[in-house]
Amino acid sequence: MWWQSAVVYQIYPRSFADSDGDGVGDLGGIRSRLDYLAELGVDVLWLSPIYRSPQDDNGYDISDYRDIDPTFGTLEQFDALLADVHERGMKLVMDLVVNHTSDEHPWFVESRASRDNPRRDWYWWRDEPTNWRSFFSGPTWELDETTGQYYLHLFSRTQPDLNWENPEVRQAIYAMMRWWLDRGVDGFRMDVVNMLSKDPALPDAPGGDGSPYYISGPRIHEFMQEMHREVFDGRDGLMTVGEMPGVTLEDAQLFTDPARHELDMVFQFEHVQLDQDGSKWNHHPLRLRDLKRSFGRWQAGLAERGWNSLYWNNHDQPRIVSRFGDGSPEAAKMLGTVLHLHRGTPYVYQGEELGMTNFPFTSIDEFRDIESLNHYAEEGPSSLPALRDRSRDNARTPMQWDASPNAGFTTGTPWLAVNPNHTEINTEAQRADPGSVFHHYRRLIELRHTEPAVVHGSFSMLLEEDARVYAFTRAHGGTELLVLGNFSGEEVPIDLSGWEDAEVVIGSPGAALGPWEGRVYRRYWR
Ligand code: TEU
Repeated sequence: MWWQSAVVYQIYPRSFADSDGDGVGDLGGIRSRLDYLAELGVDVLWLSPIYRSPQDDNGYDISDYRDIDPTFGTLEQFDALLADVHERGMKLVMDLVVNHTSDEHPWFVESRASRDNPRRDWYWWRDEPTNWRSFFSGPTWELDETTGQYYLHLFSRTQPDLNWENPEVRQAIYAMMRWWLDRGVDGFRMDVVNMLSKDPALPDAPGGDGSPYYISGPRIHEFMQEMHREVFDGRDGLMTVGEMPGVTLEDAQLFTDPARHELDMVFQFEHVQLDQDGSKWNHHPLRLRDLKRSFGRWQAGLAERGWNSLYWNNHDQPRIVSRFGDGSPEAAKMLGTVLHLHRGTPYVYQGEELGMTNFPFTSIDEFRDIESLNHYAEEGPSSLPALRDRSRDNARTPMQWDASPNAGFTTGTPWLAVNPNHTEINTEAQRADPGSVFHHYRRLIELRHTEPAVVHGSFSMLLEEDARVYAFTRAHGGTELLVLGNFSGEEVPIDLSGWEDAEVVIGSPGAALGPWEGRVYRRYWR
């Protein structure tokens, strides 16, 4: 499948590039930076939501699925962008957010109008709420005064959940997806798509964690197969990836098994929760063995059936170089090397290819993310240190194009402050520096495009108990790669027996790995 040798680049439109000086990124800004993305060598662009939205959750609250939010541009500008993307041989996938809509979507406006409205059953209404807690703090049920009933919202109260038990809802969504595919988009990243099927009994849950009743619910595979039949059958060259908090390896094998006609790949969350104690706000330093066990399990589990997505960063996670590394360019390169040489499709989140870091937040006034602000409202000032390290806003600071005052992101006032380290970390400086993180990512992407072992090679973990070095091999058709990554700030001697004559394809030769150093060797079996 084409997407097995592809590299996907995620764009967070609010923070990528602003073309009209209003301080918020837009489609014109993305279009003006396509040559940069082409130089990086990525194959697919995933745009986080650009649909009409009140922007309560930065677009993951959609009020019109068939229109572009004026903040970002127009449908005409979208068509022009799509044409330019295709002209450069790249593809574009949209973000599909259909577990919930905005409470300003006409469907919900009608649904809440009266208990006998034809769209009442398009959402979940109950006389009594359950004790489930929302992902954004507080209860998952909101009382609607007009009709005296509660509606379900797993995320914010302005994001009511759609009732996928209702076939009218499903058909309306499928029609909307076909409309975008007919417009030329190349697939979808599907938001919390493993939450579409809920247990209709909606029972109370121990400790308020309702996830056992909506994570990979009773009809989820039926819905995924129906969607495939109704939307994707008979169409070629598309890619689908399902974001799936809480998905198990066993379920991922079912979702991504080509014979089942559901999805091409899923985003699982195991590795981005290894340094968490219960909630994302309580965290500890990563234990490398835990990471190797997790990645090793998913590599083995999807080796024969299904396919892995590979990611360190996205718009919901703090910057990995600050989280699993020491924030340095070396650590950024090593983390890229280790991830991109695994078996699966890599995703690069905007700025990751520069080694962009977390932001030095000092006050709650600097945050914009609804999840963070709700958490602060619930927990108070004592939560600020955790917010500084874990807030999603760390990923959402504007893209750093150059060293000028607003990093070349906007001529206006950025909606979220630019990281002060943009004077050091920016595309202009790195494109001119062959040793930069940018050119390192360009080489990793090139290697995936030119070395079949990177795409198809079998995976074998090494040094499973080593607390500092991540090591594995890939083998395919007489070619073998050895991949090494030093997850510590110390020099680590390595045993290279059998690889003495091997070629170093990424990094530089040496009997030891320097602090945070990554390296890839290649040898051929004749
Ligand atoms: O995220 C779902 C999800 O799992 C996140 O809420 C995650 O738990 C949290 O961000 C970790 O801090 C998707 C989108 O990626 C996210 O941006 C949206 O806010 C959310 O769904 C609701 O649409």
